[in-house]
Amino acid sequence: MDSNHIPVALTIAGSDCSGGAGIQADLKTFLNHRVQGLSAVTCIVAETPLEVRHIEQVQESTLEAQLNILSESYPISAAKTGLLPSQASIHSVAKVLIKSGIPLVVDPVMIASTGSSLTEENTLHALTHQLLPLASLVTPNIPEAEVILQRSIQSEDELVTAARDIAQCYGISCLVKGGHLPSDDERLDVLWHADHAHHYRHPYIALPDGMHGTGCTLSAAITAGLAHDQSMTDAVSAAIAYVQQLIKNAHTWEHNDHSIRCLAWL
Ligand code: PXL
Repeated sequence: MDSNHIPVALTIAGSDCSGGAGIQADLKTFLNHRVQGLSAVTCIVAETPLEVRHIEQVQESTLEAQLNILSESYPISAAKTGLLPSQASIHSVAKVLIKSGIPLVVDPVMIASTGSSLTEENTLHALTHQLLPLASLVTPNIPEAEVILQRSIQSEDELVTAARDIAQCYGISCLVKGGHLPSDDERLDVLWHADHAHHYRHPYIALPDGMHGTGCTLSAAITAGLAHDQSMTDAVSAAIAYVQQLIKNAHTWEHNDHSIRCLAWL
């Protein structure tokens, strides 16, 4: 690493025109962590936190051209994937990353906070067979972990076994975000790393309508930590604290009779 010890990280994800999730969230998070951010765009999403209106996929050759020029040109210290909308996009990413050996964080994005599906139906097999084996860490929320494991998760014990089973199945680390488990005032995220469960308990802050991108931001912050050579456990705990802070200080605008928000990168 040189240039004043600023590491380089890559996000491979969709463009969110409202700037709260996807590539835009990742780049702002990298900037907040003093990381030079590179981006390869997989699709262009016309959306806000309240509505997903249109998705256009980037052609395979365009995605591969971005990945190739970046990996040939920069000393990339860590990479993350976000929205990979099709089997073809997953295949393109795996093809380039398999050669690179770059530490990879996979955020297995499937559904937007609005409930809209963001990926084609047949992407799960490609994600689990082609991408997860190349990852250092995968960061599913509960619905995503349930899809990967094909079973339901209804308690904190099941959260821990889910993180363990995904980690062991793919020979990687796994952070399952427990935000969807109902409990009064706390939430638990579980990292399975190096044969151990690490529990991250934090106060529950209700996510108001009109905000998205917490998952993208968390995985980008972990990627930034890894790019700075932090350990997995340090990168995860710092990233969780960072996202909590951004939710607490979120910005709100009133417009046309609704409220619209974004995390407080600024
Ligand atoms: O939050 C998941 C996500 C990831 N990537 C893009 C998105 C979204 C959610 O809306 O738009 C581009």
